[in-house]
Amino acid sequence: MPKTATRQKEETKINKSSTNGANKTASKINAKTNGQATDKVDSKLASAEHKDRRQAQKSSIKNVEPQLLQEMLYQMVLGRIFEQKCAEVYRIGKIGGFCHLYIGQEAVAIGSMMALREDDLVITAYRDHVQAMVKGITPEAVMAELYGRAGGNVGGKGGSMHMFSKELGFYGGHGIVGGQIGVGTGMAFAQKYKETDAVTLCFFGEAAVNQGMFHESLNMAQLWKLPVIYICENNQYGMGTSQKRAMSISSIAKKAEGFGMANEFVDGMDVLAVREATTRAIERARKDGSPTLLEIRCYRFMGHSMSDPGKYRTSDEIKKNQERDPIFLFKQTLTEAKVISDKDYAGIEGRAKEAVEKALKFADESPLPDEKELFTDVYA
Ligand SMILES: Cc1ncc(C[n+]2csc(CCOP(=O)(O)OP(=O)(O)O)c2C)c(N)n1
Ligand SMILES: [Mg+2]
Repeated sequence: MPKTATRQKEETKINKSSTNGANKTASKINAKTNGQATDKVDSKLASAEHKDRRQAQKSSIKNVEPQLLQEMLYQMVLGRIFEQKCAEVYRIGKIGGFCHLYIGQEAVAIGSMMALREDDLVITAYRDHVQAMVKGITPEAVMAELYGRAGGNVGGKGGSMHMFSKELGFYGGHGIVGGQIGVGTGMAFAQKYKETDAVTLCFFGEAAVNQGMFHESLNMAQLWKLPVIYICENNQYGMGTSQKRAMSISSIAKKAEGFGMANEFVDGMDVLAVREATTRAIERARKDGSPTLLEIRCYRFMGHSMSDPGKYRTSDEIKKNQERDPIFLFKQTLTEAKVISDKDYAGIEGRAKEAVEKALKFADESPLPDEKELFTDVYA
């Protein structure tokens, strides 16, 4: 089993040998963390990295419209408050069944998806509430779906794991680990076949990388030049199993090199680093269909699902990762750069809270699906 120190060394190597060329964000970061994101749970390294990230973010924000920066922050805060509410109402029985929260990982969805065009497509696994909302499904429709109500995104019949909207280009919401990697690859194939220049973002967790579907899909995507960006959200755990106990090598990005595919290791606590890496991947995909694998290192602050007793990691480990909270980091950067004031932030938070309250009211008032719905959308 590799030690954390070994893992860090390997990742340093990977960033250098990535086939995508220079990593602009990483090169701006000073030497304290060796210019690289670290995956060590070490408070000194984590706070040094946090400091470096703030410097990098300060330079990066100069290239982004202030309005967009504020919208990115709003979407992250909305996702966080929405999901904190989900946990609360789950505990009082308003939501039943599976419910996987995204708290801590917001920068991954927001950073990558806000680099997309409206006609681009997205597919993900079961941790899908935030991605669904960023793609345009309303908080009301997502919450009502969680409540199993008729006003839900798919009529209350899918629940937490199955948000879907063909019109908005959001293709789920999938419960079979890794299953969506094949579907996402097919979506990119369809775009190429139809000669559009739309790209597909295909999200999955690091545990899905051990599935055959990942390897078969990447091989095909590179061979056929499919405009797909594979986003591995490496939150370091597959249910209660740490990546270190389940994978023979620590670098996921490096696996792309076996297929000759462009790849990058990105700090998922930094929304702008995620946006920049995704933008580079999108440019490649639109230009000649070249796919990319992004390994975006993040951390989920909550359990795997609402029924996770969480005995496989220490509270100290969670706390250390929370010190690098992506929302806190981004808010701090925008405040220091005077893109937002404290009053602006209060406004952003207020708007998000209002949207979540509206969603809860809508879900509460929405009726249960009609009994005849038991026989609609049944394919077997
Ligand atoms: C094919 C398959 N095997 C096992 C499971 C059970 N399962 C559900 S979630 C999960 C862990 C997946 O972890 P990861 O891909 O890292 O995503 P994360 O939950 O961390 O977002 C497992 C093993 C499943 N749903 N599908
Ligand atoms: Mg995981």
